[in-house]
Amino acid sequence: MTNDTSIPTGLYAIIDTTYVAVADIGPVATKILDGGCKTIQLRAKGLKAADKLRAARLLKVLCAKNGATFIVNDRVDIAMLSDADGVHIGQVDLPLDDVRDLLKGSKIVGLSTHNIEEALEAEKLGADYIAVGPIYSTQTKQDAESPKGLEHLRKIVEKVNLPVVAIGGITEANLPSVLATGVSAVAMISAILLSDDITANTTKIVKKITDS
Ligand code: TZP
Ligand code: MG
Repeated sequence: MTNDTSIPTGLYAIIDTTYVAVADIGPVATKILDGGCKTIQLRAKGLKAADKLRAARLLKVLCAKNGATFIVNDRVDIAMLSDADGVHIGQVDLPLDDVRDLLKGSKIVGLSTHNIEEALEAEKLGADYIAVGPIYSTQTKQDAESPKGLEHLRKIVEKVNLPVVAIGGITEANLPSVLATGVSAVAMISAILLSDDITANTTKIVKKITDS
């Protein structure tokens, strides 16, 4: 297991290259960090591996400068090469044990889960946190399962002894209901990346979470 202090809490911003051009990854990350967000994940599905790695290395530096945690989605090799603080894997990625073996040291390993069985299994396997979603419908992930809703989320938070990151369709408007379930962190993609003023919006959301 990893040092608890680095496990994502609060706002977990995901820089998704569906919304952000490669050249804008650094500037967008800076805006998010300036808004006080302490966790950034790189989700770069369509990018060439070399571009992913370059972006990951840049994000690692920017996050480290701001005392923020940097997580790479899916790719343990990119996480290793960029010295990321952790990796976020899905149910179809390499097994958690093997990911841990590869990463060595105190790196965070998060796992996406969609139901109570997967969530309990993640606990057994020793994940550092689980993502649960999509909570609401989302335009961002085309192959997302149907929305799970707040009751589902609440049950998982109750039954699973791991920090839970809620994801999928979360906005400033539904944030209070999501936080009321007891989640440790809230992941947002479009609600952050598509805002007119990313720093101001991030600041507002971070404050809302802190005050809750
Ligand atoms: N996994 C489940 S829903 C989702 C992912 C990556 C997309 C969330 O994006 P948004 O824009 O915050 O709804
Ligand atoms: Mg994945």
